[in-house]
Amino acid sequence: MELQIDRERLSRELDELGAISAEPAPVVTRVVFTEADLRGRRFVKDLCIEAGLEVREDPIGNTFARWTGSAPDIPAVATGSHIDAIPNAGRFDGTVGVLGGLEAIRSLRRTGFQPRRSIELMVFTSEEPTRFGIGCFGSRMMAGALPIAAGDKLRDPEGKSLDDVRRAAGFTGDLSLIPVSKEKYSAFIELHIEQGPTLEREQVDIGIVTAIAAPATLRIEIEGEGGHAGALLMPQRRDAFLAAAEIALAVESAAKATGAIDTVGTTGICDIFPRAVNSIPSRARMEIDVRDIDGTRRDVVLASISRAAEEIASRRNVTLRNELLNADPPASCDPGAVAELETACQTHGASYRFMISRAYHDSLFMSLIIPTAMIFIPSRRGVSHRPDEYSSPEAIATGALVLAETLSRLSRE
Ligand code: HGY
Ligand code: MN
Ligand code: MN
Repeated sequence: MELQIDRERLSRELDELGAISAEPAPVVTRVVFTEADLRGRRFVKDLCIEAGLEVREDPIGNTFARWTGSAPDIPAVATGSHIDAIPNAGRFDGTVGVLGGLEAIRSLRRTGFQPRRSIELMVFTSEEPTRFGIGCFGSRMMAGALPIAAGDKLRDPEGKSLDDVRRAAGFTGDLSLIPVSKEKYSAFIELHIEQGPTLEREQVDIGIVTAIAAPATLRIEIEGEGGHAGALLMPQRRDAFLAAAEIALAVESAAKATGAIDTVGTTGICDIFPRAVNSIPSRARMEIDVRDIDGTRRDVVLASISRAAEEIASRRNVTLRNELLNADPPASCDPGAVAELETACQTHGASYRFMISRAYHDSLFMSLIIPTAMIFIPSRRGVSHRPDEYSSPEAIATGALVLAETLSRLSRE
């Protein structure tokens, strides 16, 4: 029987998962270990069980749905992505790789295919950095790239530790059980929306990712002095927000100063206190995202931002606490896995191009322990991390078909 993706069912499931959100549709907000995230996990696990897969979870909530192969003890082939979503997001980021991965597996089972290597769908905990300030902590822990002390160290905005929050969500095991040995899997393939404009602009069906940019996050906390917006005159002020504003502009100029189009810098969070129109901000808290496909160039930008922040703080007579939350190396995808994706595209007549990923993904950490590659599908107008994020059912089905073909090739060897 020919390999076929059930496009209608996959679209329906993506819409159903998209409606599991802390905000009304079309807005998707599904922050790790919130009620919406737990409902979304339940939805996906039920579909995996219905598909005949064996489902298990690790102590941080990474979820594994396994199709046992005829040689169950040899390294398995894996696919997967995430279902958590930042506030005010769309319904395709991550979910295309989870539900598209599940449909790829179902499409193989419908043909009567029997894999030699087991095939496993992975749903990683917290790919997004929203709640604990660091992204991909589920896949980081699997790759041994995040010490288990993070369970106590990582705190959410309410000061709750990751350990407290995960246990309240029902994940109580010892974090030391999470790291995965390099022998356990032979390949990892992630299907994901491009989150950029290239594929749509070039009218290409599939992006075969060869490298993933290196993300870093700085947290800067500024302490000035508050006061009455009317009575305290300008020369006496130590306005924490204005220092933050200058630092945000320094982020932009440091990123542009490399002259490389691949360097990006964003101040995505800037909270001020006490947030009263007639009160001078005494505190500011910023989170800054800096990326580049060249890790060394990115680190030059981080150093430049830190120097500028110190100069601004001393000139404005405010104090500064500067914390580097993460500075990850860029990833190269495995040439063998990339070649399999190219063959799969050719087999199914999907047009393709090689490209880098400017967004990070769980593949960034899976590539530390497993030969890894990614499949991109077009994003309408390159939009993502917004409710109007969109990929067509045809594009999603083509991505899932290329994934299914690749999984069948990788699991029969
Ligand atoms: O920020 C990213 O690149 C990913 O979407 N978390
Ligand atoms: Mn995202
Ligand atoms: Mn994503």
